[in-house]
Order: sequence, then C-alpha cells, then structure tokens
Amino acid sequence: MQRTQVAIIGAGPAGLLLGQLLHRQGIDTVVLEKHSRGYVEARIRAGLLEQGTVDLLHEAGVAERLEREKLVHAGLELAFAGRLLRVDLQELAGEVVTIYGQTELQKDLGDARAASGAATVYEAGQVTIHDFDSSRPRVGWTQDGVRRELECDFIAGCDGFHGVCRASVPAGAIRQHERVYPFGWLGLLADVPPLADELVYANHERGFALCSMRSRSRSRYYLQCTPTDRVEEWSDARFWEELARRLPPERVRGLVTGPSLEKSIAPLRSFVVEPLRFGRLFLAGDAAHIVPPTGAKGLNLAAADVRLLSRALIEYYSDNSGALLEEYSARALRRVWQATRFSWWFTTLMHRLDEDPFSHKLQLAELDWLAGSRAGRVALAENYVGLPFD
Ligand code: RFL
Ligand code: PHB
Repeated sequence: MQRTQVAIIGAGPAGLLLGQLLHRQGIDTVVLEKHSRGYVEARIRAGLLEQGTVDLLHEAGVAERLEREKLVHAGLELAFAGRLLRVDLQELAGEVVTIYGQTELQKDLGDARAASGAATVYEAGQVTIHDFDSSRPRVGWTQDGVRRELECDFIAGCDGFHGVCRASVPAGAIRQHERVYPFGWLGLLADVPPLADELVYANHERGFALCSMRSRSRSRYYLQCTPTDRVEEWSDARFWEELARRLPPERVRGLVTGPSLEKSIAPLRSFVVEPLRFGRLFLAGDAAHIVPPTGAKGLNLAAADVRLLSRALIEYYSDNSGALLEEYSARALRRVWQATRFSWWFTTLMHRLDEDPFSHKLQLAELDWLAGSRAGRVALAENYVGLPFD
C-alpha cells in the first residue's frame, strides 16, 4: 500500500497552499482532487487578499507573479443614498489590501506543486477516508477505473463545502451553525477597465452592487439577485443597465461596458462547523466554514486555517509534539467566528433585506453614522483588512 505523511483532500487554494508549506519543510504529502487541473484553475472566484494572506504566499514561495501583477488598494468606497463615502483603510487600520484573482493564485500554486514533484492525483474518483480515529488513517480513491489506497499519519480535509471529509464525521461528533440569506450574487467578468481605482460597495433600494476588478483592464461586477434567478435570464445588456441604476452618477460616468467573459450566480450563506479536528482528520477552508462574499473573507480564512495547520504539522514532525495540533481547532475557530460576524454585519448593512422600508432606513442611518464617525470607520477598516492572527 502507498504511504505518505499527510494526505490532503482537495486541490483548491487551501489544499495546495498547505501542500506547499509542508513540502518546504520536507514533509511528504499526496493531494487528491476530484476535478481536473484545468477545471480547478478555470473557476472564477475571489479577488481580494489580506496582507496576512500575501505574507503566507511569500512564505510558501509562490508570490513572485503576484508581486509583479497585483494591484494594491489603500481604501474602498461605500455608495448609498446618492452619497459616496471613502474608507481609507491605510489611514484607519494601517494596512492595505491586495487585488489578485484566485484563478491566478490557483495557477501559481498548481505550477509550484508540479515543480515540487510532490504527488497530486487530479480526477480522483470516489474519494473515501477511513480510520481517522486511529493512529493509521487511510484514504481510498478510484483512478483509471482502479481502486487505490493510501496510508497516512494525518488527513487534511481541504475539499470545500461539498467535500467528503466533513461528511465522513459521525453526526454526533460535529455541530453545524448555519444562516442562509434570502438572496444571491450574480457576478460578471469582462475585459473592460474598472470604473474607479478602488472597489465600490453600493447599498441601493433595488439591491446591493459591487464593483471589483482583477487588473487595470479586467473588471468583476456583482449584483444582488434572488436565489431563484437563473443566469440565462440575465443578458449582458440587462446586467449593465441594472448595475448603472444602482450606482451614483459620478461612478456611472466611469462605467465601461463590454461582452461578459463569465456570468454566474452564487447563493449567500454563513456556515461554521465545530470542532475542526476529529482524531487525525483536520478540516480547513470552505470544508469547515462559508461566509457570504461581502467581506471578501472566504479565501483569506482558508489561508489563515492553513497557516495554523501547517505550523502545527511542522511542529509535530520536527519536535515530536502534538501541542499545536491540540490547539488548532480552538485557535482557528476564534478567528473564523470573528470573520463570520463581520461578513454577516457587512452583508446585512449593504443588501436589500426585505420589502419593509424600515430596514432600509436603519441601514441608511448606520451608513450616515459611519460617514461621521471615525470610530465606526476604524471598526470596518480593521475587520476588512483582516484581524491579527493571534
Ligand atoms: P475550494 O476552493 O472549494 O477547493 C476545494 C477543492 O476540493 C475539491 N473536492 C474534492 N476533492 C476530492 N474529493 C472530493 N470528494 C472533493 N470534493 C471537493 C474541489 O473540486 C476543490 O478543488 O475550497 P478552499 O480551498 O477551502 O478555498 C476556499 C475559497 O475558494 C473560497 O473561500 C473563496 O473563493 C470565497 N470567496 C472570496 N474569498 C475571499 O477571501 N475574497 C473574495 O474576494 C472572495 N470572493 C468568493 C468570492 C467566493 C465566491 N463564490 C463563487 C462562492 C466571490 C465569490 C462569487
Ligand atoms: C471579487 O473581486 O471577486 C470580490 C472582491 C471583494 C468582495 C467580494 C468579491 O467583497
């Protein structure tokens, strides 16, 4: 039977970054991914990295292209009631954020994994995990029609929200906390210059809108939609028209429209499981928690989990100590809940919640208060740039 030290399930950002950090310390890993490398690298998702995430990518040795191509943002804008409020992240929280597409990061991590020579199985079918409550966990999968098995010391469950790892934990051993929001995000990617230098988050009676970007020539826009909307109902023309209606005139002036490269609808939910450790199985990233994208925290939380888990595994192999592994779940969850709270707050502040004008009036009052209160803006900025790790 094949053997490795850490079996990593999932080749998303969490799995590949963990693999890279462990590889650099001489720890042997095998990554099992159910999709092809091409499929994984084509998924359009996040775009904003906290400084702590960027630092970790440097530590993993995968930040070379990021440093060449990134955009650095020192602030963001909130649009509401015909007003535009700039939140100066650098001045209020002493940090900036980095724009770099998850698609690009995924490619950089895929290249680094391939160059390391460490084993990666793409298109691994029917992955199963076994005996993680013993000292000899095993992982099974199907490859080219043949069933295979791997023995390991630890299993890292980095297989996203729909993965097999969390689902393999006995129901009595895990608690789930969930909130599903009654709306979704319709995203559109286009090769047009962004309408402004920084991101614009808009609260509008017709619903939330976000103007983001991937580079100086590629924009990513989002519209709040109903969870039952279908992409086919949204022609490019309808999307651009609706976006323009939700933005203040001074920003609409900068809007350049063009054919979409991609359009997709994502539901919004908050979801956290506790604990994150079950014997020798550790959950990290979207496998363990989901936040609504409003606060741009999903990928950053995945990186923060991986930071803790990699340090814990490195300590285990170098010092023969399980102390950090013991602490992993509680330490990661503390920060996860902070980000869950912020993402929920920012989502609730910026989206059309219901038909009742009372809800909208409360949002406008809070945004008006933020405009006049440095303390309020500091709270937003501190959370947005990312809370400290410890
Ligand atoms: P992933 O990326 O879902 O990767 C999990 C991998 O596991 C594989 N897999 C399996 N492999 C083997 N066997 C199985 N049974 C498997 N089941 C699944 C999957 O194929 C996949 O390759 O999880 P990971 O690595 O934890 O990374 C999490 C991030 O991808 C996610 O949190 C972010 O994309 C969230 N997110 C954002 N995060 C940010 O920090 N900043 C943002 O600006 C931001 N914007 C966003 C976002 C997510 C969005 N959507 C689509 C939900 C914007 C959007 C619209
Ligand atoms: C993105 O660029 O995809 C993005 C940026 C900021 C967010 C969410 C998504 O809050």
